[in-house]
Order: sequence, then C-alpha cells, then structure tokens
Amino acid sequence: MSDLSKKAFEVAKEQYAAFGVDVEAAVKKLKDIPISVHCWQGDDVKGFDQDGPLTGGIQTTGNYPGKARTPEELMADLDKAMSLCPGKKKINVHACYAIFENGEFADRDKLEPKHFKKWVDFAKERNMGIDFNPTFFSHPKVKDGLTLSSPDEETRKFWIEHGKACIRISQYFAEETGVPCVMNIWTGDGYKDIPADRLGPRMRYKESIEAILSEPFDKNKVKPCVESKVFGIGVESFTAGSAEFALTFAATHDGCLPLMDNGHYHPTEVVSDKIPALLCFFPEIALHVTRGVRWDSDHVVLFDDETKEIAKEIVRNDALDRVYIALDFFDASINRIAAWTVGIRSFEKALLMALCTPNAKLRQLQDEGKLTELLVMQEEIKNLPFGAVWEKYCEECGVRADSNWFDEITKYENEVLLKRV
Ligand code: RNT
Ligand code: ZN
Repeated sequence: MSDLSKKAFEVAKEQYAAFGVDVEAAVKKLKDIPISVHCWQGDDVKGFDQDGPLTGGIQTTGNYPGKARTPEELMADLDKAMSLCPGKKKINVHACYAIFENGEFADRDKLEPKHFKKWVDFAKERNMGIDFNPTFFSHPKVKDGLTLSSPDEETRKFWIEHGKACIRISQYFAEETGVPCVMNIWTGDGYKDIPADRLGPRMRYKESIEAILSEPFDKNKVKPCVESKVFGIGVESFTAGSAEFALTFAATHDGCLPLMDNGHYHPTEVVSDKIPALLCFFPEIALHVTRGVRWDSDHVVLFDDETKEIAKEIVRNDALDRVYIALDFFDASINRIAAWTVGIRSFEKALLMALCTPNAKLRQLQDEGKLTELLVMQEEIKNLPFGAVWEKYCEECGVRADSNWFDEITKYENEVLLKRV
C-alpha cells in the first residue's frame, strides 16, 4: 500500500468510527465469508459431456474469443479470475462438467464421483469447498423441453436417476473437502404458450424431486436446494418451478433449502426484501446473485443498488452463516475472465460496504420512529470513504485494489486466450 493509501485508510477509519463502525473488524470478518464461484462463466455453460447447444430456457450471447474448451483451460481461467479477487471462495460445478478419462463416457444418469475427481483435486489444492448442480438441460433426454415434470415416465426416470447420482457426488465433495456441498436443483421445464394443465407438471415435478431426495445423504454435508424461475427463453408462459412451487417445496421438505436467484422474479420484485422474509422461517437459505436486465437474468453482477441491498440484508440480520452465497451469470460478449472478476469483486464490495454500515444505529432510529433522521443518515453515510477500506481489504488479501487488475487480464488474453483457435 502506498503512503497515500495508508493515510487515506487512517482517515477513513476515523470517519467510520465517528458512526460507530470498526472498519478493521469488517475487513477481518469478510475474509472468512465464502462466495461460491460458478465455473460456467468460463465456457458459456457448455460443459464437457456433450456437444449440442445450450437449452433449458437459458442462452449465452456473444462470441468473444478465448473461451475455455477443456477442463485444463477452464481451471486455468478460473484460477486467473480468482487470483484477481479478494476473499474466500468455493467453486460451483455443474454435472455437465464431468471429466472423462481416455475415451470413457457416462451418461448423466450414470455419473459417479470419480468423474469429478479432478474438481476435487482442484478444490483441495486451493483449500476450497465445492457446490454442485445436476444439469437438467443441454441433453437429448430433455423431451419437449421437459425433464422432471415430463408426462413421459422414462424421461422422468432418467432425470431422477441423474438427480440421485448428483446427491452421491455432492456427498463425495463434502467428504473430500470437509465443506458442506450446496446442491441446487433447477430445471427449465415449462411451456412457451398457455398450458392446458398447470397442476399435472407441478405434481410430477414435486414427486420427482421427492424421489431424488429419497437417495440417502447426510444433511450436514449435502444441502439440496430448489431454485425457482418465473420464465425462461422459450418457456415464457409457464414454468413448473415457479416461486410458490419452489418455496413451498422447500418449506415442506426437511433439509431442503429454497434458492433465490435475483434474476428470476417479476422486474419490480426484489430478492433483498425476500431474504428477511425467508429468514423468519428457514434455518438456512441459498442465493444466486446475478443481474437481471429487463426480461432476463444472468448479466455480470455489478456494485449496484440491489446488489448492495442484498448484501445488507445478509449482514445486518446476522445471517452470514445462514445464507449460502453463489454467483450466477454468463456473458460471452466480453472477456470472460474480466466478467468473472467484475462479478466477484462487486459482490465482495457489497459485502464489505454492508459490514461498514452502522446497522445497529440505523435500526435504532427506525425503532424509535425517528424516520427523518434515518433517511438523513442513510444518505449521509453514502459519502463515507469506502474506497480506502476496499483498498485495505484487497491489500490484506494480496490482490490489486484498483483497475490495474485489468492489465493482468489483457496480458492473459494476449498470451493465452487469443492463442486458443
Ligand atoms: C437459470 C438458472 C440456473 C442456471 C445455472 C447454469 O436461469 O439461474 O441457476 O443459470 O444452473
Ligand atoms: Zn440461477
């Protein structure tokens, strides 16, 4: 840290202290909060087990050069991005990222822990846990856009077997890394146009998830979640896994968590407000932090108002150990490593800012009915010198605070990414 930065931090420390905020304690605390980094930003959600297009109501757009084509490339890119980001990380892997050795292949219903051994080695070497996702898309067994809710029994059975295999793999991840594995169930099951039956698909979806969860697992090691979505590309009129469906499923199935992706709601709904609502009832919840733009999710996470608000709700409700935070976005139109880096750093910033907010003082003003003072203070604290604290945090984590990190990416792009042809 330069002398100037050191001075700036000392001044910031005093200014925050005047509001009762201990920025050194905030910096220390953030170092232990894990954020789960999704592997799928690096290759446009392609995976290694099939060659078809991305399906399931999600889409990547753009053709920026340098996408990862092999496990080695993807891991190297992930490493590069993580090396530019402060804080503790987990990695988040989809089942389609199974790694097969020498011509071997296993279909999704037959996946085994050994197909993910390289991910375990990768995580262990970096002292990280692993989160997991069955992949219910980009596969020929997706019939008429449906998987777990399909009216076709054979189709449902295949995907149930896939889900069960993923529970076993999740347990393996938890046992190998010593960190619980959050296993998220999301399908793009739905209809483009108005369905004639909304109950049938949902009943089948419910029974299929129940069948998956009948696979034995240790609840302290595997944390199954159900992620809802209001619509998807090509499934605009109906999704089986709507918000009410997923939330009620989690509420009525012991050990199952609701997962909220903040790009999956009607545009004026905010997940920040839903977090404390769910914390009243669930011991633990899970999040996909993303950025919705107009009608869809999955833009790169920014340090914007709703991202800050989400972080605030986790921090000020003392829920850092009750909320599993994962990122979920994929942009193929910009440098993918920069996309990762911007997203991870943005959420780290949001958490740090939340930790540097005089939450107790603000709550007191609210409870005393001093709502004018509350509004005034909420606005005043926006001027506190947050940048100096962020710089200190980055420095303590051994990463660059300023936009110089992008130079590293330019170098990597020239030396590595552009050579991938
Ligand atoms: C899609 C969901 C889902 C996926 C990943 C790849 O809208 O958010 O979580 O993005 O599983
Ligand atoms: Zn998601």
